[in-house]
Amino acid sequence: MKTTLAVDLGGTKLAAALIRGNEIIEKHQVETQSSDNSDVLRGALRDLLIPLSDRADNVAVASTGIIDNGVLTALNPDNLGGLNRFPIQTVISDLTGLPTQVINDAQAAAWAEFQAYNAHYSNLAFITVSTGVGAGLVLDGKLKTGARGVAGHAGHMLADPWGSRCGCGRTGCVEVIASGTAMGRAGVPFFGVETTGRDVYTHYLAGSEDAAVIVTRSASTIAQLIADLTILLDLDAVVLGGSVGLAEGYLQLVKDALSLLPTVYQPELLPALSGADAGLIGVSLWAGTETK
Ligand code: BMX
Ligand code: ZN
Repeated sequence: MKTTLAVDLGGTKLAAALIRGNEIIEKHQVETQSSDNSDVLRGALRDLLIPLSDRADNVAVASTGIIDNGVLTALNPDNLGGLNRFPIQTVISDLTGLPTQVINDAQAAAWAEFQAYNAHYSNLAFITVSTGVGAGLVLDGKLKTGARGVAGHAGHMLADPWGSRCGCGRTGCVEVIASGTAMGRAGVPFFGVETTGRDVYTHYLAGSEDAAVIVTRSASTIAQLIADLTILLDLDAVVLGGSVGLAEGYLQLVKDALSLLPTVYQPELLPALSGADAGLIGVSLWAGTETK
């Protein structure tokens, strides 16, 4: 059986794993260094991938951003420290000497979750709430990547026309209200300038009412996004993942907000079974299918 070197490049972490089937044999992870200098990312990829590439037959990459023909273009460059364009496929195939395929991280995770739920839900959306808000769609049992790699970027659908400006250039996107980054920003007046989304969540779990307002606003915004996607696409299920999406109690908050809506807006709402490895596993499975 083929061994795939799977890579997950997110706004917060860069992970690499050797995967056979859907079993992770070995995994390494570092923090994504926020920089608009592409040499920084190139260096981090080299350090992480070179020690593993000898044992792999191919590379499969799940990356934040729009992936069009192997080139990463950030929809929201703020999530990558200002880095906007990066030829990720060529960089990695040159580094490793291996055939390399790349798709968006949330698209990859959607494919992982579709498989993890035994292909039971033919029409499924995966939503990750983490540095940004990403999403991937599986419709009629097929992963939708889009003609230009954009399909599924639901974090940039409208949540509030009078909201703040998003890093993508639009005003009032879901991501600018609901992401971990947005939660951290909203927490600054209460918890200090260095506040992160994780800090806000910790305060929420400790009983802070200010933090509860921020976390509930994020969860309600995600619930409305789920309702929009469901009414648009007639979804069977929505799977929630990401560091915020999988945080203690968050899924329940989204469920509570969704339960206030008419039933036609309420798909089955499920946790990501592959957890933080959804991107790695999903892209490895997807690469296997694509090259069969
Ligand atoms: C952003 C966008 C998406 C990504 C999502 C989640 C960029 C760089 N990324 O909406 O492509 O899927 O964030 O990304 O424009 P994560 O880093 O939070 O996993
Ligand atoms: Zn946006």
